[in-house]
Amino acid sequence: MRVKLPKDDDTIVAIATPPGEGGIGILRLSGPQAPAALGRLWRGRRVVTAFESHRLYLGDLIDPVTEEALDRGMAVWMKAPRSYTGEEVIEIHAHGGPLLLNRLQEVLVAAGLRVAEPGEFTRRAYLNGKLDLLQAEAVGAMIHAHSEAALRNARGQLRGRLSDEVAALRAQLIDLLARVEAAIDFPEEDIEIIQPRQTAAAIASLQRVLTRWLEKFQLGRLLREGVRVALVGRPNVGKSSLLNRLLDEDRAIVHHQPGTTRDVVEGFLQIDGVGFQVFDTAGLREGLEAVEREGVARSRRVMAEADLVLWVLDASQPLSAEDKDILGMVASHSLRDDAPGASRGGWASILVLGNKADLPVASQNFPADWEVPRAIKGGEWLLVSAATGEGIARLKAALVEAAGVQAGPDQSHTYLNNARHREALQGAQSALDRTAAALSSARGGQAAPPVECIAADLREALSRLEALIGEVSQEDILDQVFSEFCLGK
Ligand SMILES: Nc1nc2c(ncn2[C@@H]2O[C@H](COP(=O)(O)OP(=O)(O)OP(=O)(O)O)[C@@H](O)[C@H]2O)c(=O)[nH]1
Ligand SMILES: [Mg+2]
Repeated sequence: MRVKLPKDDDTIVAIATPPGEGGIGILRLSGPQAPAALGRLWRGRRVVTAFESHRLYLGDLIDPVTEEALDRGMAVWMKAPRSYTGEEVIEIHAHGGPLLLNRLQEVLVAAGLRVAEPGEFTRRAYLNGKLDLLQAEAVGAMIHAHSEAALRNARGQLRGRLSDEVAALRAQLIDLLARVEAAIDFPEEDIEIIQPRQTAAAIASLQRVLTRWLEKFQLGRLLREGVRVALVGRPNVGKSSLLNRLLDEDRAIVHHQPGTTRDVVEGFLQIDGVGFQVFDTAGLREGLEAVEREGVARSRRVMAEADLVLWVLDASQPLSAEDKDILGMVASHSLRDDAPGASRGGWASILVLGNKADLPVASQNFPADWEVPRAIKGGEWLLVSAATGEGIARLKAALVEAAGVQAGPDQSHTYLNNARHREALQGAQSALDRTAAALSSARGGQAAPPVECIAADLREALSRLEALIGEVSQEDILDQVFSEFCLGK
């Protein structure tokens, strides 16, 4: 089934450990020439051809041309097909200095190897059937995970949890398609082909699964990328101070003069294992001069792309005219359509913060005196103090809750989570929608839709699902998937 791309029979090499200095640096080799290439620079008690698979050996690494000893290290041969890529794989463990590792790589290239492209090892693993495309993506997601939740999601994906779910759905679709196609092939025979009513029921159940996946999709995305949180408000209310407090570091400049922050300052934090990308923005006001105006324009953009907006007010002061202007902006701003609160009308994704709660007047003013409209009043607001840390624990809990992401260890679900997944799911869904619509108009008394049309739509849905796991794949999709990898993976 899988479209095998022409298999590379060249042998690749890459430095698999990150650039920089470290105790150990690892070179990874994959392809038929890997053992011979190691043999050229290996001087050990055991020759490479006598290596047992998956065992480490100690030896000297030399430059075969000059006979110069480059390092003393360890090497292991993972024999095909029992290796990560399914090919002959060798790893050389040397000291982790960039000059040394580059030199070793040069020697191997001189021996006829090619430096690998980013992700090429995993691409080979996929092409050789060691991983499906969802699992291959999970390898990248494991490496790039910035939060416990992202890591857990990627781990589940790598273990094949999503692949299994997709496979189950695929099996149902194939079954349905087979029956519909039987009706095409043997129209005159009295075989038990599926009736329109049953077909419709089967399709409805497939649709429900896809809908559930799409609903959970944004959770997966939030887990993978982290929740985007924008701190907005008028100048001087303490947005930058709050960012610093949340990150527990002195990231943004804080000053009593309004208009301090001009550019967007961001930081990443984990709360209960969930990642949050927090953006501090320029205070919103009618800009006096060009730089500040540009800052305000950037604030608006950040707000538009946020999953959650933290609208910061100075609780020690009455609501000002500027706050009221911002209220309009916050109220009318449309959250990205996959934001956590978007389906609930957006409001759930806005938290109102009364900052400077440490000042004596704060509790009197906030929020009773304020004409905060019902929509936001009914939403969540919190009194906090960036100065003393009061209310910050509650704020963190509210962030996790508003994001709708529970990352507890009991959470055993793995979610589809990137743009490629969503496109495939939506494609499958609209093909099924078409089939369902055709069938229901048939039951509404109109002529039954030709079985050929139903079969074509089902086939389309099937191919979208198969693209998800990479059962059928196009070169450009593979390029896209594997280009996001780092070198040596
Ligand atoms: N008492 C008190 N002062 C605070 C608190 N948070 C911030 N401030 C003070 O308020 C002033 C403004 O703080 P910033 O964090 O720079 O405010 P901002 O909203 O980022 O301001 P712009 O960048 O100008 O929009 C500074 O003098 C802070 O020290 C707080 O919780 N309590
Ligand atoms: Mg600021």
